[in-house]
Amino acid sequence: MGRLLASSKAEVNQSVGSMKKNARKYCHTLCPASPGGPGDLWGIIRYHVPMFVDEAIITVSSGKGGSGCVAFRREKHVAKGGPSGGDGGNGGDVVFRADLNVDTLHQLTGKHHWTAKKGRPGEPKQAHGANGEDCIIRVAPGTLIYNHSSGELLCDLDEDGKEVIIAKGGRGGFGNEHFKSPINQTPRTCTPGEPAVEITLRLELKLIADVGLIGKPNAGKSTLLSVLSRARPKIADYPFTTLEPNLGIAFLPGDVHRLRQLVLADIPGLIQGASKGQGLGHEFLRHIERTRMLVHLVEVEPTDESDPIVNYKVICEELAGYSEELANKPQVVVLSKLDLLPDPDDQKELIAKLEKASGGRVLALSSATRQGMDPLLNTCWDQINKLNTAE
Ligand SMILES: Nc1nc2c(ncn2[C@@H]2O[C@H](COP(=O)(O)OP(=O)(O)OP(=O)(O)O)[C@@H](O)[C@H]2O)c(=O)[nH]1
Ligand SMILES: [Mg+2]
Repeated sequence: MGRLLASSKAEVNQSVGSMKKNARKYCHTLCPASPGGPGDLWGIIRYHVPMFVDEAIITVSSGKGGSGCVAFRREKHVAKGGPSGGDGGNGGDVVFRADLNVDTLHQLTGKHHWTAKKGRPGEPKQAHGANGEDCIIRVAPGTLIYNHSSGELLCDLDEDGKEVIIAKGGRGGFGNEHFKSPINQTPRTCTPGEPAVEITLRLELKLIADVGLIGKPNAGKSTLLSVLSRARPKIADYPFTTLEPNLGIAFLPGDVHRLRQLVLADIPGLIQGASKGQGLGHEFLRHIERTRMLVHLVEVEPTDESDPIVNYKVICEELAGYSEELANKPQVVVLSKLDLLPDPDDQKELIAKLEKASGGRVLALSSATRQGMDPLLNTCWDQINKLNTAE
C-alpha cells in the first residue's frame, strides 16, 4: 500500500512537563487468566494484555539529511581529477502502520520519543551517504493520529496494512560533484542535509468491540459484563462507577470449543444532555462509535424513581443528538434487574410498554439470578452475523 504524507514540516518542541500534564491514559484491567485454560492461545493473548490504553502522547522525529562532501579525485597519474564529493543520504521517515497483530496503544506508553535514523554524510570518490533507517511504529487498526498542539487530525489508520509517513526525513545535501559545470570545474561548495522534523502526536484508539453495553448510570452494565465475561469491572450502587470502558469476552452458550465469541464493552453511563457534553458525554459517546451493535440496558426499578420508559427514550435521544450513525446502530433493548420486579404480570406489562416505545422485541434479564443471559448472547450473535453478511 502506498504511503501518504500527512504532516508538513516544522512542528513543536513540546516540553516534557506539559506532555505529562496533558497525557491521559485509560487503563482497563482485564481478567488475568485466559478464558480457555492454558492451551487457549487466543485467550492468553487477549487476557494477558495488562492494560487497555486508548490514548497516548508521543513525540516523533524524522532523521536529518546527511551533508554533502567536498572532495577531489586524487590518483596517481590523474592530474586534476575533478570534484568527487558525494551527496549525503536522506534521513529516515517516521512511518505509522496499522497492524492487526497489535490491539492496544500500550506499547507506545513506555517510550515518549521515537526517532528515525539520520542520513550519513556523502564521501569522497562520489560515494553517496547511506540513507537513514525509517522508524516504523505499528499501531492497532482504528488508531487516529492527531497533531497534539493544533488538534488537527493527520490520519485515520482504519484498515490493516495502511501506512502513513507522519514525519518525512530530511533530504541529503549535495556534494561538490553536483556543482561541477564547464565554467566551474573545481567547485568547493556542498550543501548541508535538510533538518529533521519533530512533531508531538496524540494517538487515539477508538474501541472496536462487537457489542457496546449502554444505558443510564446504575443500569447494571458492569454487573452484566462481569457475569457474561471474566472481566472484573468496578461495580457499585452509585452512578458513574465506570468512567472508562471495560472490555470482556463472552463465549456463546453451548460452544464447547469456544470458537464463537463476542467482545463486549461496558460503556460509562449516559445522562440527559450527554450529546451536548454533559457528564463527560462526548467522551463516552465517542467510545460507542466503533462498537458494531448496542445492548441498551433499561433498569426495571431505577433507584432515582425515574420511569424506565422515559429513561429508554432519553438515551435514544442522546444517541440521535450525537450522530445519525449512533442512532441507526443495531440495538437490542433489554430490561435489567428483573429480580427486582418479581410479579410476572408486572414484568409482562413493562416489557409490553417498552416494546411499544422501542418498536421491537425486548429481552429481559437479571445479572443477580443469571436469568436471560443465553437469549441475549444468541440475539447478539445473530445480529453480528447479519452485519458480517451485509458487509
Ligand atoms: N438486584 C439486582 N441488582 C443489580 C443487578 N445488576 C446490577 N445490580 C446492582 O446495581 C448497582 C449498579 O450496578 P453497576 O453494574 O455498577 O451499574 P452500571 O450500569 O455499570 O453503573 P455505572 O457504571 O455507574 O454507569 C450495583 O449495586 C449492582 O449490584 C441485578 O440484576 N439485580
Ligand atoms: Mg459501571
